[in-house]
Amino acid sequence: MNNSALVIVDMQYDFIDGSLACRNSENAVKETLKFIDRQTKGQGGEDHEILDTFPILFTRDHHPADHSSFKEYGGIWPSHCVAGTHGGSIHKDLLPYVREELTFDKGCDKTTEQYSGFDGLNNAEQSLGEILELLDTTDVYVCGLATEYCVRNTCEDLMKAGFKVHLLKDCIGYVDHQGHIDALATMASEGIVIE
Ligand code: VGL
Ligand code: ZN
Repeated sequence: MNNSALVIVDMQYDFIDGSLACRNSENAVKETLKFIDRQTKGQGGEDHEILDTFPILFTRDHHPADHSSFKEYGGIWPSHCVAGTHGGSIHKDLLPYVREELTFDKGCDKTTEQYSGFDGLNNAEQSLGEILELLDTTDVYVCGLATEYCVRNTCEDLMKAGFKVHLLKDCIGYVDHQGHIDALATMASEGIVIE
């Protein structure tokens, strides 16, 4: 039997309209909500019931203010997604679907960059991969920001862990258009289903 889950990667304000605003990010949020709606309708359930049959997991980039990926600290990115700030918050339209135990933070340690959400931890220190196993997940749908970085790394780790990965191409945003196209081609060649 197939058990599906949705992983929403880093749909946080700094990647939407903040310091690292991604292209197609607003649209990706809208398309993600439509995708969630389609799952709900398919099952004839109420909004809140969707989580019983189609778990929605969130990853968050969750940096300390002096994270080593920030330019002022020797990294390549402007300061972004600092824990506890508006820029680090998940888009408000997605909040009805956020569950603390299904929210996984990464990049929390100031010395390590962590693009993949796979090893992100919830407030009980359980990893995303671990929870997907516990849920008996076979198929993981992935959307979010940004294609070339956190989305790609998360998809690849999920695949390596044995999940069937479906990347929702209308529900992702990116830093660079060509980078996005190239990352999609690479992921497709690795066996990630782009749909
Ligand atoms: C990301 C750059 C820096 C991402 C995170 O979520 O794709 N990109 N930190
Ligand atoms: Zn980051």
